[in-house]
Amino acid sequence: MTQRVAIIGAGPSGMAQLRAFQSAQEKGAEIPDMVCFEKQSDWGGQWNYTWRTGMDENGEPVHTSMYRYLWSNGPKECLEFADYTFEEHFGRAIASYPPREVLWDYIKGRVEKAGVRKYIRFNSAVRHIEYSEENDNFTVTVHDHNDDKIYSEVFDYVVVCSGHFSTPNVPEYPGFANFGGRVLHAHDFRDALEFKDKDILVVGSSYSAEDIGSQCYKYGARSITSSYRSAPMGYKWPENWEEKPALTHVDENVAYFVDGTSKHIDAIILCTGYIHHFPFLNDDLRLVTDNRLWPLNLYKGVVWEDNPKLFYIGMQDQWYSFNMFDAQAWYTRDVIMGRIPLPSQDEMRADSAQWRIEELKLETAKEMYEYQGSYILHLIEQTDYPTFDIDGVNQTFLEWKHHKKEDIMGFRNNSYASLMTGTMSPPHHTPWLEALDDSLEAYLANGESSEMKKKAAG
Ligand code: FAD
Ligand code: NA7
Repeated sequence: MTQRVAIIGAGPSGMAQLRAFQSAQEKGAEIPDMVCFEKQSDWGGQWNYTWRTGMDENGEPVHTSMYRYLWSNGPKECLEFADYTFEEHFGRAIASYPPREVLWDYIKGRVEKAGVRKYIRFNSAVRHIEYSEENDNFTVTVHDHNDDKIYSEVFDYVVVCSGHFSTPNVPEYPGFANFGGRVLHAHDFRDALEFKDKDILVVGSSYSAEDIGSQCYKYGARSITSSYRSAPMGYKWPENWEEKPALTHVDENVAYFVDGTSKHIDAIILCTGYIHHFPFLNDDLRLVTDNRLWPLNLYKGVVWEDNPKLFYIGMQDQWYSFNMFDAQAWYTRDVIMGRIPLPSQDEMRADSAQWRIEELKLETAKEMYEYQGSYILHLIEQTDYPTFDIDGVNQTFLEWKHHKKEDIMGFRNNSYASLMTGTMSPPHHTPWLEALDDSLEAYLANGESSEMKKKAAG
């Protein structure tokens, strides 16, 4: 009987899983039946922007944490698919740091070409997954919001692709209840213009703090104060951006820090990260981890060791992203299709323990992305995913880090060569700080940006 595979989520990881199976089919293999359940009305996961916050139109928690004017935070050359290049999609080389809509277009392009949308049930939120030892299969219970019906179906395999940057980690500090302005988490941040002429405090010192603070600077916040718990970000910030150590408390409009200093603030944005959250899984199937490069209990980073018919894609912290999801999806496909045999549970655990030991030795950013790169190479060597120049990607990460160190508000003006085609990306037509229009149309426009045209028109 044909095997059935349930894929939970149609973000970049779920899309990679669909494409992995379809590419095997294209080469003549018989593939299992696939159903991909997606709670949103469209694919793309985080990249499918919505103005909504809180609950969506179906009463489900809004998934995306992305915001207007979000541009890629790393070079696109580091995330390029090995089987579908930017040049193939756009018909020419484009600049290295595309805004969200451009990347969304790119990831959609590959799966539209592959014709896999037909496998997805949209507006379908997975409520529960139960494994039966007796029948050796999973019962997946789904809320179909199209008909407002709850139903269950049985599958032989489950691949969890539901992401882990969606459920916010929200600390509370003394005084929040009486603070006079808005307190929000990065997950609910949508538009930097809301904070024009305001004094804002961002709590946290990682990607969200850096980028949301930069957005607010770009769109006219009066001042930015960022507060770190462990270590400062340490970039050369503009004059109106100050880094402070840990926040202790706030009153109606002043924030107080552990070094005894304080500052007037109008709004607080908690850039304090996300939690891995799988409300549809019982403890026996549920991954519990913090945001790190080697979560435990996943053989080769994907196979649930306690029940190797369950898989997780994209659960690691991400230096690499889209092409890592591909490596994982191709590997998962080949385990499901019996092309890659799995060792005993003890051997799987020992293998994971070794990766964890190596992870714990990592100290520098360079060591971290090299570790993730070697993991990707290890996976793709076992499948027919096209191999690519991982050393070249690592080198591009290194250049990116240098560019950020040199100029945190200008690093996105740099260009890099594609590791897939060798083509050097052209510079973007407008420096990032001046590029206020983040639309696909403005980004792909040759020469003059819409802002330049507006300026020229007076
Ligand atoms: P997601 O994109 O989160 O997709 C998961 C999907 O699962 C969603 O469509 C969701 O609706 C669905 N889902 C969840 N629960 C259920 C359920 N119960 N039932 C049915 N469907 C469900 N990466 C980069 O490479 N470059 C960047 O510049 C970049 N910027 C980022 C900026 C922000 C603010 C954030 C939050 C992330 C950023 N990322 C970036 C990382 C981003 O998470 C990945 O690029 C990618 O989206 C992860 O793909 P995914 O499919 O694993 O998860
Ligand atoms: P990250 O990278 O997980 O970082 C979370 C940050 O939040 C980090 O600086 C933490 O400090 C800080 N944090 C967490 N809890 C607290 C509390 N209680 N108080 C103060 N600071 C805290 O999440 P991001 O949202 O920045 O990035 C996630 C993804 O989104 C990323 O992949 C990007 O592509 C976009 P710590 O260093 O642990 O002391």
